[in-house]
Amino acid sequence: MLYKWRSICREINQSEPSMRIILIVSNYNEEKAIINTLNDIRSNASVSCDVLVVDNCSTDESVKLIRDAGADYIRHPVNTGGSAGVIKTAFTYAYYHNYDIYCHMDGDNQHMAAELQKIVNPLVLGTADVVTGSRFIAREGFQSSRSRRLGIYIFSWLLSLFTGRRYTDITSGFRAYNRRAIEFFAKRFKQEIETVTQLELAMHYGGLTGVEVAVTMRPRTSGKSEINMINAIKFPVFNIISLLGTLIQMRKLR
Ligand SMILES: Nc1nc2c(ncn2[C@@H]2O[C@H](COP(=O)(O)OP(=O)(O)O)[C@@H](O)[C@H]2O)c(=O)[nH]1
Ligand SMILES: [Mg+2]
Repeated sequence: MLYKWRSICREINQSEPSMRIILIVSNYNEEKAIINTLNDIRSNASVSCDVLVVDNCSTDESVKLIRDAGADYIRHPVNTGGSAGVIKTAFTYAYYHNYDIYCHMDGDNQHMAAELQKIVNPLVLGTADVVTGSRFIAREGFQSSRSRRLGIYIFSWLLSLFTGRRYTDITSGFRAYNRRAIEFFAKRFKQEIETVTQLELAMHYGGLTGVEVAVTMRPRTSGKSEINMINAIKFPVFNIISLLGTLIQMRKLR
């Protein structure tokens, strides 16, 4: 069931007042954080946007809380086995509902709604197709664990080898995509999205330009991060497989 909810946000993108922006919040078992995330969006969002929660078949009380808050949401009938499944739904939703920009935020309240303007601006100015909020540019706020930073460093280096671009925070979920990128992932990129490494590489071969901007992230104060002991082993393997898969598809994406 879809509930109507428009965030009461300040109109900032005056240069392009007709741009339709959707902010999609990814939720899986975030009963302790999702309301704080939605309240942050309601009070502090720095762009005018519609808001939709995509729930990845949570088993806790979070969906009830989202419904009680009056937020729009859609719910996967099954869990996709990871947060990447939400991104594919989000691209499809944004494409078929004719949004010009899709912003992505995690439902664990680590991203700041006040910083939405930072990730939207390069899209409004036309200087990039995809913007990633990076916590490792200004190096303020939550900086993640040492082992996670090592993983990010290794995969950033690998990606740079293929793309020639510099990455600092490839696992960041705080992102914004323009219509070109939305269309690419909703229509041209037929595969499931498994990892962000694959997403970045596909983007590159699809001719989309990406840029990182400095943001601040909060630490996770409840729930569990996707990067647990098992995923710390599984994700690098998945990253390599999806990277190779995307390299094989390279010509089709061009
Ligand atoms: N663990 C997990 N998180 C999911 C899933 N689907 C959506 N999510 C959401 O995706 C985001 C992942 O964030 P998190 O695990 O904290 O990643 P991190 O911030 O990069 O450590 C959160 O907002 C989750 O609620 C899923 O299947 N598993
Ligand atoms: Mg998180």
